[in-house]
Amino acid sequence: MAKIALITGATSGIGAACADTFAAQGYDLILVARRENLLDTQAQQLNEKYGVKIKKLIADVRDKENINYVLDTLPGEWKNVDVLVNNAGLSQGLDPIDKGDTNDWDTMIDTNVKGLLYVTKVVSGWMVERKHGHIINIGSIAGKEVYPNGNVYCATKHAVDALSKGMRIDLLPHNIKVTQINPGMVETEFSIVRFKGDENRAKKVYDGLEPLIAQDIADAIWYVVSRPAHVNINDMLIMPTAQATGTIVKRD
Ligand code: NDP
Ligand code: 8X3
Repeated sequence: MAKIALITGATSGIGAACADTFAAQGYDLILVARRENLLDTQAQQLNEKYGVKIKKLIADVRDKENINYVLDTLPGEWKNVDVLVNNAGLSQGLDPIDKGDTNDWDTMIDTNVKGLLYVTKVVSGWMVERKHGHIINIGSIAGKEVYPNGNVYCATKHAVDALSKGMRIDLLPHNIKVTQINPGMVETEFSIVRFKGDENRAKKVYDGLEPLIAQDIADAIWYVVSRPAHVNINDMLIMPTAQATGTIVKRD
């Protein structure tokens, strides 16, 4: 059987680019996301383009019982996951702490932190049994610094940063690599989701500069995954040339 990559948040942006990149390298894929129609189309296209096998898991990573169920009920050979890309995540809102929406906070914490943990617990268990695997956590520049009004989103990505370090320590005896990839501004659906469908406001985030595209991040992930067995890249911060920090950017 081919190698297997499990990618969460595969229907859009960085996750979709990863799915294409791993399929192009001959990996079979387990793709996790909530939007069934997008996942169906994507799986069909990747299968036609690359001839790889694909398992679609229509699931919300926040739903612990369901995530456990859909992963547990995968056929045995699909549990030989070589690479887990913990990518599903989002930001909701951009407000000072006293004005933030507590439902948005719950959504971010539940998705970016707890959802990542639920998936990792199950999949790292399979990897520990095989003494083999590579976990890629998608962090952010927001996990390395804090910017105005980023409060809770930044906190979730700082939590991912701590979890990546913790996983690397705990999984060391089991020969499992842990890498964190931290992007700066990548033009995906991210800002549309952050601003709850306000496409004009989302577009303005990237006005006058060239942001990263999702494929830039997928390329970096593939670089990391394709290093020799004795090499692990712990942490990578990838910014557009026009972005120096979370907030300092050069616009035309
Ligand atoms: P997109 O909004 O384009 O993609 C997010 C993906 O996550 C979608 O496929 C979405 O699928 C999935 N997703 C969201 N919530 C859930 C959930 N509860 N359960 C399952 N899947 C979920 O954004 P990006 O590709 O930009 O974001 C990917 C990751 O990269 C996130 O972790 C984000 O924080 C991080 N990041 C993004 C940056 C950027 O500038 N774009 C910069 C730094 C980090 P569906 O809706 O179908 O469930
Ligand atoms: C997403 C990028 O700049 O909004 O993590 O934090 S940013």
